[in-house]
Amino acid sequence: MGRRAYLLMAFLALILVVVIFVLPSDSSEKEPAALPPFGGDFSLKSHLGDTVTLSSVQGSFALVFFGFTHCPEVCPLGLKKMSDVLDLLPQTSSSRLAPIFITVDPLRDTPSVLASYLSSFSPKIVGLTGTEAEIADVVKRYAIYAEKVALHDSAHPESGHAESGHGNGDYTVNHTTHFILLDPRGNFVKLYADDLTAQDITRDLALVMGGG
Ligand SMILES: [Cu+2]
Repeated sequence: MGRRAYLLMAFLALILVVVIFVLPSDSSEKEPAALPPFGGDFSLKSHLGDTVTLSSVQGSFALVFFGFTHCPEVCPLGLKKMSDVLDLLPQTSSSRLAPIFITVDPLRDTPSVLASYLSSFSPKIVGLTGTEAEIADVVKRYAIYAEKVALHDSAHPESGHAESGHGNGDYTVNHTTHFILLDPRGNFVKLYADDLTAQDITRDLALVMGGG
């Protein structure tokens, strides 16, 4: 090996040492990147027409589910599950849990549409809607995925000859399916994924909410 090659190797080895040992200890001194704040208060219209803020349900844990009334499957199942949880929870816990359904489709989900939809589920569930801007803000702060997708005629061939639903402006909304649990101060506690049963969630809520 020539002298130049040897020097090159030594130089590369030195760089390797710097990269492995010096840089990590250097970067570990840096502040961790600040995450955007999760959640927070909101002011929306309930299905009964009154204004509801998260702080107005303060003193309660909140179980929050985002969806929309035209949802074919996910939302009916989610709201049925939420209703089951409210039935299964001991009274001491259920009285301290505010079940909230926030629409991701404020154009169609007016308070009265929400009211009639929610009449099929637990009467404890509070439906919330707002302006498009208000909902977009809450959706963003709660890290919810909600995307409007146009429905075309080809998507439902069975309605091809029917007088209804020609797909004019008809749309669905793809959205996240989990429940979000907030503590009495509005802080994020955890997510419940949609593969958990009402029994799973009830058991966990009873533990998290404790006896107090
Ligand atoms: Cu849905």
